[in-house]
Amino acid sequence: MTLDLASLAQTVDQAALEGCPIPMLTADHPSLDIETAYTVQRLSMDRRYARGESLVGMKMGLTSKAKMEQMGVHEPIYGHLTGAMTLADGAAFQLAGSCHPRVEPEIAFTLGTDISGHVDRNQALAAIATVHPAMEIIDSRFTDFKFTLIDVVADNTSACAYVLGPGQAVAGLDLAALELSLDVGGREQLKGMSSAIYGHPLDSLRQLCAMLDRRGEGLQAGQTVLAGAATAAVFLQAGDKVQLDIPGLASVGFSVEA
Ligand code: OOG
Ligand code: MG
Repeated sequence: MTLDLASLAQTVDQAALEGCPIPMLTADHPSLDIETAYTVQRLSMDRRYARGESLVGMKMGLTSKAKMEQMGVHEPIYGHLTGAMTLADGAAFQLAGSCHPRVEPEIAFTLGTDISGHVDRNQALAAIATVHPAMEIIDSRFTDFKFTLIDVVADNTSACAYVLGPGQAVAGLDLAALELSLDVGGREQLKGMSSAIYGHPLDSLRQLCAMLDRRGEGLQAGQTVLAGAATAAVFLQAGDKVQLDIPGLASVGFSVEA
């Protein structure tokens, strides 16, 4: 079967719009490779931009062992974040319209300067304006939340929504020594260290820059970067109050409505 990348992008985009799970793309298109999957991801973003969404940042995914093991995919990936995916701190997330959303605890950066290419930790640090506690709501568009590396990349790495807590300047913070405590509806409590995120959240940012550089792209001042989850992700239920506490940084929360 010849690959029609625009129609694959339409397929994942439509599933996201309808909140309706679909079979993995690789089931019908076993020849799809990783670079082509990133092209499908960009084509699906073009569809969002055409509807008026705008790019506000990027996310890294599968940067922690806990996540790799939970999903059975063992390579870091990146996706795109739009303004339509932002949820205000303390706001309600509506389950209606999503497939089977899960939440995961993260560290986020907002960038004060552009950054691209192969950068060291000091250069990565210098580009960061503020650090935030963050939660990502991921919602794989694939049946049973099961996917291969290639499928999840084509599906914009399951990006659905994200919430940022109050930011602070990075000076004086040990970014690798933060403890993330997530409570989901009093049902599940998960703890993880920020060092679980690619060994160091700054290295996740560096890896994102290196991966984007392969396409001649970079990050811009003002953008948000989600560094990746420190723990496994937890399915959301209507009525949940979800809170992430990071001592030394801040807290962030949201509630879940049907
Ligand atoms: C893929 C996205 C993973 C993270 O932080 O590890 C991710 C998924 O698990 O659906 O965003
Ligand atoms: Mg994530």
